[in-house]
Amino acid sequence: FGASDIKSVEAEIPDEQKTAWKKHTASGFKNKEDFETTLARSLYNCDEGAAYGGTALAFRDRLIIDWNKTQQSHTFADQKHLSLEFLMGRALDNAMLNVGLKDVARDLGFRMEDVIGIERDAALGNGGLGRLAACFLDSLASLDYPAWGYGLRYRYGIFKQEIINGYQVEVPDYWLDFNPWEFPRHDVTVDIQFYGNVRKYNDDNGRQVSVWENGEIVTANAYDVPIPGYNTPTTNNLRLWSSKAASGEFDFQKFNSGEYEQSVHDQMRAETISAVLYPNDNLDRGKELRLKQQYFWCAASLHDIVRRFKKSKKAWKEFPNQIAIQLNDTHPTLAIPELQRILVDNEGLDWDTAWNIVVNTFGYTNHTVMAEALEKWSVPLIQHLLPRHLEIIYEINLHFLQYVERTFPKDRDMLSRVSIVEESNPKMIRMAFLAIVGSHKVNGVAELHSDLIKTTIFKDFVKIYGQDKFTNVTNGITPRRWLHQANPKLSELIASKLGGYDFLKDLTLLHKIEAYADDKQFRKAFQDIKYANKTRLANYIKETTGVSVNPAALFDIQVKRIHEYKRQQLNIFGVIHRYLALKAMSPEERKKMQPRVSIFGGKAAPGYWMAKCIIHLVNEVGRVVNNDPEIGDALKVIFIEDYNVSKCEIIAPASDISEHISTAGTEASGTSNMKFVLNGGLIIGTCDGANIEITREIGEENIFLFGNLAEDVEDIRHQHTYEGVLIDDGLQKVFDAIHSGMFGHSDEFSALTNTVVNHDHWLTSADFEAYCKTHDSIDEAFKDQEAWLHKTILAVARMGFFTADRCIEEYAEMIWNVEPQKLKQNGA
Ligand code: 4GP
Repeated sequence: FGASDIKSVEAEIPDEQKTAWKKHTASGFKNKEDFETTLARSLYNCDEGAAYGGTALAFRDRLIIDWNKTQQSHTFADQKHLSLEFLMGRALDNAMLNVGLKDVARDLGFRMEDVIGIERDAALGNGGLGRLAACFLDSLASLDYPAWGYGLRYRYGIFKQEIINGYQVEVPDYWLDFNPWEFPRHDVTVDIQFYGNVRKYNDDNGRQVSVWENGEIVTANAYDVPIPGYNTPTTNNLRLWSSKAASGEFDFQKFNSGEYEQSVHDQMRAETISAVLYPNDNLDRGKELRLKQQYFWCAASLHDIVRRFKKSKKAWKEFPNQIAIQLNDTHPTLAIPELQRILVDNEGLDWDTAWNIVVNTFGYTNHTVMAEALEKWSVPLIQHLLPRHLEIIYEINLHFLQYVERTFPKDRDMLSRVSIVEESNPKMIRMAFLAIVGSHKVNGVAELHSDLIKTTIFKDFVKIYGQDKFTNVTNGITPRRWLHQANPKLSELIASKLGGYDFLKDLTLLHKIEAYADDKQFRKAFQDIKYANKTRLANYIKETTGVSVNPAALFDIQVKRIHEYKRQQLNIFGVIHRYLALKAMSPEERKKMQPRVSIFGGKAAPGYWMAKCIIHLVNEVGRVVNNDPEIGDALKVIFIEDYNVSKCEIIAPASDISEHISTAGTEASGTSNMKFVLNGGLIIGTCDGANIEITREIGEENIFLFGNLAEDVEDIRHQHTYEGVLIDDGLQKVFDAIHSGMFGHSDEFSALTNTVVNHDHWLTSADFEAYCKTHDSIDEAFKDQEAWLHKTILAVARMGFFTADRCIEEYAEMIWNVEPQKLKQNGA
């Protein structure tokens, strides 16, 4: 193009676009040139990718100012959240809503959804635990708490799931291609040591000193991500660590002498540490690299926290008053011996003074009671990787066991039961026990779960420390993302009745819409919004799977990680049961049935064979049912590929019913249950996790509960062991259909059916009849649309308790002892 060509293109810029640039000079880019230099492309050559890039950079720049002000004002008072997972999803939409300027890109002539849709999810987590950490960051900033998140900057987040011939295939998620939301802090680096040995000597005062030396050093580089609060200038920080070889790029000497491969070896070895997120949810695999990740991130974070504290020149005893560190599960437990090491070995404090500081600093959140998820690390592995930490852990255990012995002199068994060191071969360190001993508070994430940890896995610790050390903080979700962002029309409808959006910061205000549960116009508007959201999902399903689903059908959704305890197998067996029933009906009878769309989504851990079988079965059932001309719209079965946070934003507003059907006593809380109800969908669920409190809040007439209770599960399992499993008649028909090859080669699913027949550990058979009957009553209830709307509106109105803001306030008061710090408008 010559200059004259550009001029002629310029003449063609639509007027609205010109006006948009003018209107937003103060909010986004200063001018067109600003846009062009930032993106190195002409405005007239601006596709959706460039529009995303431009908009993201503009908002990012706006955040930086508030971010800097926040960080200046919050230098010393700090609440720290250590989490190996932050499942953030997309940032742009959230940033725009929080800053209150969502119209900018729309005015530039793009469909907002398309621009937003370009962004890759920051998928640095597996499921509930990581998403909870992300919701908490949003609430901390929105409520003006001075808080930082510390995590790992994985080069590859959770894998992308592709479904090929009905099977899950894992594809790497390289999400860092273009990530405008992170800021490398080249000046913030920490050298982290591994391996080596411990040397002891006596100092001039005769005190034994331990020096950890001769190790291998890896450097941690900080990358910061701004976390904007909603409707406040407070912009907190998420610091993610990336690993690099300490020696720099690579060894030039080796390179020059021809050892090309060796020269980059160290670099690659170091970078491996933060390369990939372990794709396990509710499962611990005990891999050495995972332990390296854990120490790398804990050590870098603590070094950072201690460095900032030391700048305050306060006495060490002030440390727990200034800083509260919350451990998101046991993954960061090494932070406990690490802080003790820093205080004793580096800062010269005596053991007891240091330990007192450590215990008062940490709080530990437990997210699961399942044995396979409770972390243990082998003593030889820790000895090899972190020799000084192993000594410290042994000493912590010694002091602890001496205390237990003094308190319970007659209970010898107690010592082996509660010891941090399990006397197995090899010996193992029980990380949950170390986390309890090293924290001043331990909490579960829903009432039932918090009770269960006190009466089962941590029972002895309640005897030792008393009830007060153990508490509950029922999980919550951020209404900014999960209502306002995911369901803008519903948010707008609510705002129109409540006179504004204050409910986004005080969700209990939702109770005022109860008054409209019988209001015809409100009901109609509410119903239309649900229908529009279902249509949006139906379109997405059509685009991605090719299957047409009718938005007027009942949308029945189960999206979450695939896990036997979450019982997607119960769901798909129920779907087959329905299919067989429909097949047995006359066309007239079939017409009278409530049409359904059964929607599944979720990833299986790559090594979790049974979970992969479940995915395969869902897809095979879908293939058969969706192509069965007799069935038509009466039933469709959909598997949504690569379920993630941004897909959940489309899915959650579109449910009529969602499934939260874990075996009672296994799902610690669940948080998608909250998302679905808040978006005007009802629940079919077991008496498990937060379902119980949801029932308490919204009323038992507005939820479909079924199944055996947690207190009976163990007895039923015992019965299975001694008397065999009684297979429900309906379930037997389902198994017969599977074995007949109706859904492809039956061998493919024999593991799935055999496990029910042989043990039924997850009570699939025991709960099957109740499950199917409950679905029948859902069909009935759905026919009366007015009554259904009444229920859903009441349920939404009563969800105020489940905001993550309430969680943060409970943590702040009961565990961290911190207050919000509002920024003054001038940033002072
Ligand atoms: C999850 C729990 O399974 C889920 O019930 C809970 O809502 C979530 O934590 C947040 O507390 N646990 C995990 C895990 O993801 O890996 O243990």
